[in-house]
Amino acid sequence: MKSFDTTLYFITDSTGFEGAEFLRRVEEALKGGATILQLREKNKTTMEYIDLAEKVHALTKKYNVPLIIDDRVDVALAVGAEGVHLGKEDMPIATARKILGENFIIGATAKTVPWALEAYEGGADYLGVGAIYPTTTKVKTVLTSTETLSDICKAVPIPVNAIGGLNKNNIDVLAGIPIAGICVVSAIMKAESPRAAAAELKARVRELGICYAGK
Ligand code: TZP
Ligand code: MG
Repeated sequence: MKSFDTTLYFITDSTGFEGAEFLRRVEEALKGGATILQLREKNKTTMEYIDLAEKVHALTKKYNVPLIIDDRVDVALAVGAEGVHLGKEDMPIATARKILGENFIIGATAKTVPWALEAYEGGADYLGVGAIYPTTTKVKTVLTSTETLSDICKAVPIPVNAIGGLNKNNIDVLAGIPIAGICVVSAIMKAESPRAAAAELKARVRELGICYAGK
């Protein structure tokens, strides 16, 4: 049975960090309690993406955390990752499901209820919804309201995570919305101590009562 916990979903960004410092930060985030980790690289060659994914996978395995590869089904398969995250311009979810089989975790981005339903019906296991706040991370996105986030949570029977500009000081806005967790890049990646940042964020998420109990 495929099982995963998206309470604290850490998405990496290697921009500005040399290899060893990047891996050190990833491991710190894992020590701090990230429950699932996505390797997100936009400017690497396939060879570079695979090489980094292998190194990150060695770390995630050590902490028993699933590794999700952003965008690339081939890279996810090549390194034996636990999952892949697909956006609108990536491989269609249903096609990826056919290739990857039932045990692979497939995540999707959604910004509207119809889009969320389409991803769910295609076979997505979880959704990332946002951006809730403006973000400094390089991404093509628009803002999604907390109302839409809430509507999406109610529309699909899979875990839904909020994403975009989230940090320990602004996640109160999510209280009462039946999300399964939060996705963050900079709040952990750029923190002075990624380990402390992850631990604090996880505690804040738990304080908010954010906990997906299944539907
Ligand atoms: N998708 C929507 S916002 C975003 C992605 C990948 C980036 C989130 O990064 P941060 O640094 O947590 O705002
Ligand atoms: Mg993508």
